[in-house]
Amino acid sequence: MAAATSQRVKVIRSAVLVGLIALIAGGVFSLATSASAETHVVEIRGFEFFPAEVNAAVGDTIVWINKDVVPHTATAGDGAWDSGLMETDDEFSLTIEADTSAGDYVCTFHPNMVGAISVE
Ligand SMILES: [Cu+2]
Repeated sequence: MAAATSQRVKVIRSAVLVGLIALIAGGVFSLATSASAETHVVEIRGFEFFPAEVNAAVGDTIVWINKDVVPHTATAGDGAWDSGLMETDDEFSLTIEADTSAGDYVCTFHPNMVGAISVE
């Protein structure tokens, strides 16, 4: 009787182990797929966006960092997205979705500051 119980415990342990392996494998797979999404950093300095143009794919993230001593924004030309006021060292990130407004964007305080996003 004792032997049968211990056999059953072993079977349950194996099932738990298989389940864990499946979970870990699934986690590694989802990490691998999300690793293909890129992060593009745009620095704002000297009243300019660097780089001025970003080519992004759906799923990518663009991060703006204000390295100037004055506030700036990164604002879609059609107003669809807006960082709001960014003080020095503030960051704003935008994840590109299929319907994200691309094209030119500006700083609302300094309309001569123009950047562009193209979505592949
Ligand atoms: Cu500005």
